[in-house]
Amino acid sequence: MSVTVCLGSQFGDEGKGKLVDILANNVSLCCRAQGGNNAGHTIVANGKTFDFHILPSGLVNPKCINLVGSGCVVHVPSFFKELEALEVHGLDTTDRIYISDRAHVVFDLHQLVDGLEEVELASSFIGTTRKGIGPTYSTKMTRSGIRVADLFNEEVFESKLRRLAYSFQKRFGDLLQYDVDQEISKYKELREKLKPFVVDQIPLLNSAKAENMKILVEGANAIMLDIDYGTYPFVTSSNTGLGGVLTGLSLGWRSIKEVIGVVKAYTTRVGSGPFPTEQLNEIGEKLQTVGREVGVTTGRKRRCGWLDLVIIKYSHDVNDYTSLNLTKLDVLDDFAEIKVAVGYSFEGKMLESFPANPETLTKVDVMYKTLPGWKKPTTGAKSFYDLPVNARKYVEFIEESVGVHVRWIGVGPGRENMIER
Ligand code: 2SA
Ligand code: GDP
Ligand code: MG
Repeated sequence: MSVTVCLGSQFGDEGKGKLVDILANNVSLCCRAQGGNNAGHTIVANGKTFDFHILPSGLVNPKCINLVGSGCVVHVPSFFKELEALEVHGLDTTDRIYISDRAHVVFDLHQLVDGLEEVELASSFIGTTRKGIGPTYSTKMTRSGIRVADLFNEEVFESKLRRLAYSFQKRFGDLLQYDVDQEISKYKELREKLKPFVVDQIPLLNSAKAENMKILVEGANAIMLDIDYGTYPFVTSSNTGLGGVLTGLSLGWRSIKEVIGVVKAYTTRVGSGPFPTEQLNEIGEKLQTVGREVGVTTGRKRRCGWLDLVIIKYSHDVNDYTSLNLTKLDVLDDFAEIKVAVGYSFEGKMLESFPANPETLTKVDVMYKTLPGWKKPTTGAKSFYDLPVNARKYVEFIEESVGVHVRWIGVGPGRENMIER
């Protein structure tokens, strides 16, 4: 069995979905290891645009089986809504999508609590997607969560959900407008509908091992949103790096052959939190407009800024990439000069490593290197040598600075707009 992992190296929305869709052509199984429907992965293929949230992007490829792994959190009604939307697009997903019975269930309760926790934080709010991700992972860790397997024991399910609702009700009082009976009765129907999709992930992956299958893992969110290595507390609530792949899927570390870091040619961030290279000016606005930087899940405008190599190197320190996919190079086509962050200093001293403290990160002075732009379209380029010379130099500068080969270069949203070197 050989496993290829695609991970976000910045704050998410690097274009992981597009790479996964391209690589899925050559694999039997595509898996999500963590996160929920907070993720938004857009794929442009066969003249259609598909938006994925909890479902793995491998579904666009008709031969690929897909798994929502144990480390994920699933809001069951949203899972079905997303499946139905794919079917409207003409995608046949029959017998190609499974959910681990160990995955945790996101209830409407968690989503309401997500909103209330944000209000409680007042001006320090995280800017979550309000999909209930944080509260679901919290209840998982406090051992009061409900797993997919629990849904099939009506008695256990009911008593667990009532207990959970009671504890949140105690915390939020009348602010929490939640009807537990209604949610319990919704599951009378959902349970039957869900049954054919539920699997024990362990034998499924064991048979993949026995058949020597090629497997793809689609990371959701990105390392700077990782609960341990991201800009805590402005992060999501799962391990979005390689660690989350190992715990969220029972693949076996020996089978991981490639770990691809997906790097956007500039930086974007959705939600609150430090962003050293953010451009709150016409440069940021241009990146936002040209790059169409709008959240796929919430429709929020993404914050934009220059590429930050301090972040990419740190991301490589954590995930140990075997190669990189540089995406959205075409968005920089019309810039006369392009800046890249190469170091941070704090109180007059260069920082040797990426700071853990968000307050420090907000105050760092960023050192930039300015590279010349190329002022030519790149979208039609089919090979590295079709790119303008300054675009090639930009790619090579990133490669040399990070010390990892840039194997793919995205020059447009379509499947065909990807150069492989
Ligand atoms: P949450 O909802 O608890 O995971 O939010 C916590 C932080 O994580 C950020 N986050 C994201 N950042 C980028 N992209 C995401 N997916 C969507 C997209 C986002 C959208 O693809 O555009 O539509 O707004 C995503 N999901 C979570 C979030 O902004 C918080 O900062
Ligand atoms: P993900 O969360 O990492 O999968 O990324 P998203 O799908 O949220 O955001 C990336 C956006 O950029 C999507 O709208 C993609 O269609 C688009 N995209 C991906 N690669 C490229 C590229 O190389 N060029 C351009 N212009 N758009 C791209
Ligand atoms: Mg996204």
